[in-house]
Amino acid sequence: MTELILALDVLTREEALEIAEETYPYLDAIKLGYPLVLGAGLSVARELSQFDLPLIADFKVADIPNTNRLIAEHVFESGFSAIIAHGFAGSDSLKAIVEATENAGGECYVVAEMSHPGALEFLSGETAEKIAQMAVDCGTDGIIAPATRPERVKALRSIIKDKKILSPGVGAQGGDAREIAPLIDGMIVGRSIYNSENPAKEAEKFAFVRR
Ligand code: O7E
Repeated sequence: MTELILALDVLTREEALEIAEETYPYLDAIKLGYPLVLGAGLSVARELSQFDLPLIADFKVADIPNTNRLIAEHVFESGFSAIIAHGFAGSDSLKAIVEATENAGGECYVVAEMSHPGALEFLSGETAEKIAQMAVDCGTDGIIAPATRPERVKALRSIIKDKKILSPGVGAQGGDAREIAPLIDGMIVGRSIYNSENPAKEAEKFAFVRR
């Protein structure tokens, strides 16, 4: 079974609550990040918690250990159950987040390789594999890997083994849901759901991944 995670990148509290209300029965988690939090404020996380779904904080945290810890503590105090970090800042920075995550009883994921074309310029290949290995060594819950490149997801799976792979890039970015679903643990979908005329119907179309 693959979880369906809605990337709720709308810009207002009203839109966010409306789309969450329509789609939550078809979801396993909601991911929100800068677009929504900068538009609606961090308090939107508490409001979204009414839907009883895990909330993933996608701030792709990438700072020195002390700042990472402060950010992670704040995230978990704000109602989130998981946090996403970048790995390129190094293992001490990541360990600070893992520690704050464990103290809060949450989950932590690391971006290993991104889904867009420009990702191939820096964060791919050997670098992505090193980041995946660091995610394992630092005790994170898993990695983010691109639904747009199933062959890379397979390569990264051989490193992270039974830890989780959450994968964005299906739909708007060209990734194929049926092809990627068997390779991952969570499919992150944004625009194809929240920009559609009927977000609930669109979310329901992904029901096959959750079986
Ligand atoms: O393309 P969409 O609209 O389906 O949205 C995809 C979401 O996944 C969006 O929030 C984007 O910021 C995020 N994302 C990627 O698209 N590619 C990546 O490589 C990484 C992420 C991401 O979410 O990283 C942390 C999970």
